[in-house]
Amino acid sequence: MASEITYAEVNFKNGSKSSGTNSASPAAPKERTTPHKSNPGFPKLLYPSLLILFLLLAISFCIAFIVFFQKYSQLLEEKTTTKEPIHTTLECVKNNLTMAEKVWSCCPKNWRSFSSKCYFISTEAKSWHENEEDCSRMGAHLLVINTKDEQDFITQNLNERFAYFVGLSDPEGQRRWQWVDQTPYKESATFWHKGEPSDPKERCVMMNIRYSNWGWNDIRCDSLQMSVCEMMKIYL
Ligand code: MMA
Repeated sequence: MASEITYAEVNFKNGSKSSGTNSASPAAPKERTTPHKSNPGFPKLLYPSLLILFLLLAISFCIAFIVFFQKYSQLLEEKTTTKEPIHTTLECVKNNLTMAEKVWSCCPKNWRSFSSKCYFISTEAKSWHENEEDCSRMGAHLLVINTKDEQDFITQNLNERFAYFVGLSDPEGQRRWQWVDQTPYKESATFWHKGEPSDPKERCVMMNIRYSNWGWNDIRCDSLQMSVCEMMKIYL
């Protein structure tokens, strides 16, 4: 008998705190069975849902991080490539009072100035394309000769022992001459040596001296020559 009473009390303790009598015992276990059966089922759905939610959050975080990182490195690259000044030292002269605001015209240090342009005479012998790339890295392009005055000014500054590439070429070998800055090629403003251009395989143009005169000669683009770079003056 003593063991039966103990068993009944155990059941009642789970169901109700106040009652310790036998009369309450049949009702209490019935009420309790419902929550006991539903409890194990609830976490079964809860944990996978939480796990899925967590995984979704983790994936979204990773995607956001990757997008942010890509944008940041893109910005950083733009800053280093475009915003860093190419020329750190400029030499400027005060203009006449023709321009209202822009009063100083400047060329990079060690460049020559003529009219509205700056010129750099390279002293390394390279192919035409390498020379053009070098000019481009300095914010310039190979020399474009527009007038006799310009040709004369440049040649006064060149060494007679060398030849210098200019920004004129015939990319297709069809004798269709093109200036690197898209200036139209005008026969009236050309300074070819006598008998030049001479060979369709020679698709690039250099300046050299023949019989004491500077003039143009077509030459193979992969021959190694000095060159002249040109850029617009910088106005401050
Ligand atoms: C000669 C002449 C030019 C040609 C070069 C190539 C020295 O000049 O034929 O037209 O471009 O040779 O080296």
